[in-house]
Amino acid sequence: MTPSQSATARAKTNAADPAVAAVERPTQAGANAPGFGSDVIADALRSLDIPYIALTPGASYRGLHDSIVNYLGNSAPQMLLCLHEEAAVAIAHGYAKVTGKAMAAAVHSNVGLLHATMAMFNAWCDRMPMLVLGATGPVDAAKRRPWIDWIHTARDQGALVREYTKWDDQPSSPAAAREAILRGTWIANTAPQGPVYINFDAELQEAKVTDELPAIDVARYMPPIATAAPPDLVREAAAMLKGAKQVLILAGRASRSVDVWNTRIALAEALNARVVTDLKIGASFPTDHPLYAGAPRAVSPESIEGLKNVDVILSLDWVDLAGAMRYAGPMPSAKVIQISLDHRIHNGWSMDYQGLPPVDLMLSADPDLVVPELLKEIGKNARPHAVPTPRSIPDKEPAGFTNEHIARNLRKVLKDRPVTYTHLPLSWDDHWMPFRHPLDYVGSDGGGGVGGGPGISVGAALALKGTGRLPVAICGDGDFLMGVTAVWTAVHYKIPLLFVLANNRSFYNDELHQERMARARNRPVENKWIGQRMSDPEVDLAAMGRAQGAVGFGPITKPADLAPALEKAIAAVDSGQVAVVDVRVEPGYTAVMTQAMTRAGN
Ligand SMILES: Cc1ncc(C[n+]2csc(CCOP(=O)(O)OP(=O)(O)O)c2C)c(N)n1
Ligand SMILES: [Mg+2]
Repeated sequence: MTPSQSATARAKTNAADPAVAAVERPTQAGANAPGFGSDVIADALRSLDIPYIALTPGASYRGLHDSIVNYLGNSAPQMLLCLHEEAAVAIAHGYAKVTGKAMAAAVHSNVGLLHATMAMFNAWCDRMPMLVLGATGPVDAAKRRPWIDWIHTARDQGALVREYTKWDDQPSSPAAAREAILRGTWIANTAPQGPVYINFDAELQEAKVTDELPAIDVARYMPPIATAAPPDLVREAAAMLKGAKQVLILAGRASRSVDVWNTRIALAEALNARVVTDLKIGASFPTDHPLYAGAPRAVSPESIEGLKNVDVILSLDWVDLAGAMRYAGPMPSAKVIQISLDHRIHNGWSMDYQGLPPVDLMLSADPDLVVPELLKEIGKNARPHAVPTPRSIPDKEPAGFTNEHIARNLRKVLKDRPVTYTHLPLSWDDHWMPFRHPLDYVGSDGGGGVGGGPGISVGAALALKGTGRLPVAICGDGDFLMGVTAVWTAVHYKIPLLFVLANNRSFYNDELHQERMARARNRPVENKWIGQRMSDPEVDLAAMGRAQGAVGFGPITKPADLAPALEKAIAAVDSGQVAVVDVRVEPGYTAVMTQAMTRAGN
């Protein structure tokens, strides 16, 4: 297939949502053929079956911009205009959290990439794939416009992100550009997944193409990579698990597959294992299952009692196995089985690989592929175990006005409706909201970069369109304010979404750190709010939503007003709008959270 045929005739399986696709339709460009370097790049993008490219524009990629609009007709991929590069990348991040696949983002030469870096770091730590495209140059200094082309050309732009991307490139010809796009997408989507960066020389984009590239079958350049475990190691792991008195499963990074979710449950049931999950990553086990012991910082006292007898720990790519063992205390002699591919991308710059855990049996494999094999070896359990009683959701009305009120009222108004929590604040307690499906919660920002919540939520909501799930983002005020312009992109491209803002008018997490410092140094704790509180004036977050075309509710200052406001906001989302509910919770975290944050070593 020639590039021109591929731009017009290739059947797409991953089509954009129709409501999104109707936005920003270009005038037909008439007769069209690949005449420029950036047309070849656009063709290669189309061959990937990526529906969207989130971007903030810039002259360094004006060639590619033109090709997407006028050569591809702004579809497959369709542009999603973002008001900040951090939002563009965060949207790709949220999209990957739901689909497990790379979306594209484009950012302007060095300054745009500089804006994008934190969001790329978040995606890297979260092991989420994405294809980030950038630009530079002209690399040939003789072709540069005075001043602007010089300040926006860097010798090695990829160095800005090399330490938290899986791969980067700066191809020098259309053929090399096509190859880079295929290689980059292949690498990004291969486990362990992560972002890649490809930087296109402005001159290459704008140059006329003289020779057509030979047609290729792109699938042959992105072969699937086997990430299953060797059967003998699976058998060895199964024998260890079968011989254990009490197994603890640390259910870590996992795909959103319902089938594997069900297999994970069956494995835990077959072993009568206790299971722990982690709010840093997407839901991996039903949190109201009798075998569920809690998220690490909220493991209940009964569960801790149950964990004392653990003699085998099965880590399914747990984010921080060494850290978990450090806090575990009661089970130091347990044998550890680790199933993970993460070591394949550890590098010397970022310590996001965490401590080195003691491991007795390592399966270098994708846990989603190993769990069904383990279950086959172990067999479903024929005789019923004595199982613990399931955790109950606290039903006592909490004091004051807190994040727990947000959880209670959402439960009240949403009942059993399918909801995806696209973001939760750091201070969330996993007792408050049961997750029963892998799409009930897609996990956090990955890299602890505040400001990711809004963009990630918009990307996740985009990917959830048509699934019947209601996307709900619960963001702190600090997080929302740093990433607030993602709201505009959601409104503009008709991506319905509910934002509920846990607005304590503070970067409160850091108040706790100041409290800790003050106590340690015997200084006045009452000063902890200084340099932290966003008061005088308080920011009107509902108005910030309204200013961008969302429907704003609040400020809600009393628990009794919350449910009615949420009901109206949900009705607005159901009618296709973006809703922002500003909930003025009190500054302060729950006792469990405060304890976890201020415990020795934190
Ligand atoms: C980009 C970035 N800047 C600063 C921090 C440090 N930090 C961690 S949590 C936090 C407060 C976040 O505020 P908010 O979202 O309102 O949540 P709250 O702590 O008030 O519950 C800050 C500033 C960070 N993690 N990331
Ligand atoms: Mg706050």
